[in-house]
Amino acid sequence: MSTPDRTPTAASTVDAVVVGAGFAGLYALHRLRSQGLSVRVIEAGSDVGGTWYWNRYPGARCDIESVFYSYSFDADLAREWEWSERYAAQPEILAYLQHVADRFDLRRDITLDTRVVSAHLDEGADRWTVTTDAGERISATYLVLAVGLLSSTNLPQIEGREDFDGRTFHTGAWPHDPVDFTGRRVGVIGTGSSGIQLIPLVAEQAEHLTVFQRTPNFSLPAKNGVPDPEKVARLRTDHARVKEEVRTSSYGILLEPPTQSALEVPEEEREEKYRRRWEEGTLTGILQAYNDLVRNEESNHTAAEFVRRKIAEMVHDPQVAEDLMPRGYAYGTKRPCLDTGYYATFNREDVTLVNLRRTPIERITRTGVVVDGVEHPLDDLVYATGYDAMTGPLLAIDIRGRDGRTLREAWADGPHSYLGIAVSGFPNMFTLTGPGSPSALSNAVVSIEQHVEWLADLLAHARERGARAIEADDRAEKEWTEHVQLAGNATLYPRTDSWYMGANVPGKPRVFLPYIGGVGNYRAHCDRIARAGYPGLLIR
Ligand code: NA7
Repeated sequence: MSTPDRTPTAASTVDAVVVGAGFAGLYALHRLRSQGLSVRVIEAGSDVGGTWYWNRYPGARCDIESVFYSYSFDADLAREWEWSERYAAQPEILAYLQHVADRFDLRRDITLDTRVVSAHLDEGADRWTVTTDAGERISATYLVLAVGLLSSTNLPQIEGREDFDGRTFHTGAWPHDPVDFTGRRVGVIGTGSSGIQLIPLVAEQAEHLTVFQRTPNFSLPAKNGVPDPEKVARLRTDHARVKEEVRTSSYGILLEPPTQSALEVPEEEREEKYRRRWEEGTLTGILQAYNDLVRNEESNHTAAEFVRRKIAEMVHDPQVAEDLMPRGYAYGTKRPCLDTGYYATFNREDVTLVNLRRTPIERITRTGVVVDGVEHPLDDLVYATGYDAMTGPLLAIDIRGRDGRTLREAWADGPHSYLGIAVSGFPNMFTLTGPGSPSALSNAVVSIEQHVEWLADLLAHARERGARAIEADDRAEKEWTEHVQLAGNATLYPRTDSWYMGANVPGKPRVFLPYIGGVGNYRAHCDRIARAGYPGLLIR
């Protein structure tokens, strides 16, 4: 790997700088370049892939079916690529993104191993000066932030964290060389999607595994295997129609929208439906069994109870089962998980569950983790403690817009944006799958394609008119930001401490970050705005 040249240079000039070369950045490059724009992509990793470059922990895989967790913009690409599993593992998803980068000749415009440290608006010229940690300055008309939703790792402030003498890992920044846990006493802090995927595999290798669990999660068995041949065949023969169905759905996946309340049907019928959905092994299968599970506490309780009964069936020790049962928050309001053998892992003699709901971690020592006065001796400690989601990666860059105002200042009380993509005071800056768009509540690839295509059309529209700047109108931004909160407040989500609410990062404003209006409705709204000539945006 070559070391980037850190010597400061004169600013080079392009139409657009795209920050990040994951699913969003790669497609943005392809799309904007095909419209004749000069584009530079700056990527901190040593290869393309974004989330799928960094998250190399054992068990890392997508939990949306791979045939849909793929680009749909090119029917040939969709036909050519064959997923080996229903839910592909990280190496295969990374290989797919590498293939896309090569197939569309994207690499020549991507600078790897380089982090964007600042982006300052040159107000007079309506251009951005982007500075990298290699000392390069790039002058760009458009700043396209494709930094990902979950890319700023969250390390908890636990006393003594730095004292630990053993190996430490974060799931979101996993080493490239395989990590061998054979014969080692391993601790895992965190039981979100990452912890739940990793724990069964580490348990198989380690001499002993101790899981430190603060909030139990609802997890469903993934029932992974080969991709569903029917879906694959439909995608091949009827690509355009399947693509349309996915793009107009609620979550960006194929699923019949529910029409009934959970309380409208007899208990036996409801139970049978939950049972079928459990067997199907999809992320939103149970959540989408009835139309009021995310809105009505009583309805939600029926689904939550079903999953708790399943946990009781799978875990032999009643106390451990009880400790693994999520209580006190509604099913689905923390992102649900899909797992392979998670609950059964706690039946192993060599796995201990430490329930931090009873007593939190006291401190970390040189040799282990202390809870309730007892030290759990460890050789390795894995942080599966998540991310400063959605706003974290954007605020990690020193972004300064009009009057030198930083994005951090503008978003001090939470993110404000128009449609989750444009921000008042930050002309020509765009946040792909930004806060205020369906993003985290959808199949991210579908939302990424929608944002990239909408943005590409907007830029073409502005350029045809000779406009130099595109900026969210202050009032339109306020209305959209309020609408996002109102939509969230009509659900059970805001009552739960989750990363959707920014509640996992101390001091982060508590607002509902994604937009819950649904992928299809949001797309229709964005399309109406485009057809009407982009009201809500100042194009000058
Ligand atoms: P998550 O879902 O944010 O999970 C992080 C876990 O770490 C969660 O169980 C947290 O408990 C736990 N955590 C965080 N800080 C602490 C401290 N201080 N003590 C104990 N436990 C702690 O992150 P993931 O990486 O698993 O998943 C992120 C997303 O990636 C996922 O939703 C998918 O979209 C893919 P808490 O719940 O906060 O009590």
